Amino acid sequence: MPSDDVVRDTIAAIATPSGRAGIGVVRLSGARVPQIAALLLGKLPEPRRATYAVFRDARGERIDEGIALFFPAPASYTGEAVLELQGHGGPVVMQALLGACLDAGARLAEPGEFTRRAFLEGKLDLAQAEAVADLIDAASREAARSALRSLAGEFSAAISALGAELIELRALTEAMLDFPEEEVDSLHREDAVARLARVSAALDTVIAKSRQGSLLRTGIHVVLAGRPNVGKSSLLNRLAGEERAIVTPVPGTTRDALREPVQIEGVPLIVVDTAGLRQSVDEVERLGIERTQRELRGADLVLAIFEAGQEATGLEELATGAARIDVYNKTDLVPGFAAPAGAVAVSAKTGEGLDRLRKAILEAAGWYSTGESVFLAREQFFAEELRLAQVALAGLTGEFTPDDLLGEIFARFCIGK
Ligand SMILES: Nc1nc2c(ncn2[C@@H]2O[C@H](COP(=O)(O)OP(=O)(O)OP(=O)(O)O)[C@@H](O)[C@H]2O)c(=O)[nH]1
Ligand SMILES: [Mg+2]
Repeated sequence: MPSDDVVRDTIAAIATPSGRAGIGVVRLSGARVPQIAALLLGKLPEPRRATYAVFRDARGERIDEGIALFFPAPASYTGEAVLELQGHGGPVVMQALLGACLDAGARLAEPGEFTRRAFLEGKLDLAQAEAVADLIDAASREAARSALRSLAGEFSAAISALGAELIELRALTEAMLDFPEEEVDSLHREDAVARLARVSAALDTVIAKSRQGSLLRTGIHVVLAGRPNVGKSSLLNRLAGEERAIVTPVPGTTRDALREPVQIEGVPLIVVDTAGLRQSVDEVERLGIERTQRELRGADLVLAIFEAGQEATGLEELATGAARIDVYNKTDLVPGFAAPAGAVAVSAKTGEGLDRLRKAILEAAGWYSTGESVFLAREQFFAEELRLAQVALAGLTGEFTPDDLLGEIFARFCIGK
């Protein structure tokens, strides 16, 4: 959307977290920034130079002193004139400074509004704007790295490359349709087929990478389930690298579900230890087992834990739709134990087999480390693809014309996020 169509309010917000800190930042964006700066600072700081200033309210009373940074349009985060006021990071000072900005004619920014303006001004595309939020929310280094790659435009570039391929393919195909008598020879047809296969493969890659990105953002729910005393809590402690859950030789030790954040190769997991599954007359234990069932229903992956050398029964019918790995624990007690195909043998006591288990968890969760970039794209993109597919189908019946399509897309951007 062209920016000169709209005269936007000038917005202001405290950009740093609430609470006490060495420094707090109030950020402003919009056309009135120069006037507001004149009121608050008595001057407009030189562009892009850290400028010491006294911050004053409308009556000229000192609020704080600190550093002011002025970024004239369009070379700023939002593309508009931006002013950043770095003061002392206390809640009273920050509120007073924000209040002075509002008194001087700014309005309180809505959540994400600075980034939305950056998007509207063409500073970021939609994928990049979302990457900003993902970077801030990143729960692991790997997630942050992926968000940063999307922010740098890698995801957008991959999508544009696909778009360019499709345009060429369309041109080729329409040439064949329009000039059949030119005898666009079979060479061209084969070329078109090869191109389509290439586009399709590239699209699969983008989708696979985006799926991994989605795992990075939400974390994978891994539930440990098994009969009492098989070593579920011991395994949780091993995976967490800390003594989080109580471990005793008494069957029925764990009564409640215990969730621990764990990272494997930078991938965030929520590992859930549960009460051992058995028929119990004990009221507390029964309630615990009910919780286990609930956790199983919400799992992405279930580790069904058995004891090496013991009969592997009791977990045939876990109430879960999640992927499952059978794990045989306490291999240290059964020298030479070999797990059945597809299962993993471990010893929570010695740590034996834990690396294999970690790898199996990542694989079962759909994560494979390619060493390539992962895209932190949102499910929304898949929703958008589905919507476009629907529009394409509707186009066949004349419900949608290309003009409607443009209108649709345009409207979507105006509503914005
Ligand atoms: N030798 C050996 N003992 C283990 C191993 N893992 C766990 N244990 C022991 O088995 C007993 C039960 O371990 P827990 O981790 O409490 O088992 P749990 O499955 O959480 O048991 P509940 O909470 O009662 O369902 C404890 O005495 C542990 O020390 C292992 O790999 N080898
Ligand atoms: Mg336990």
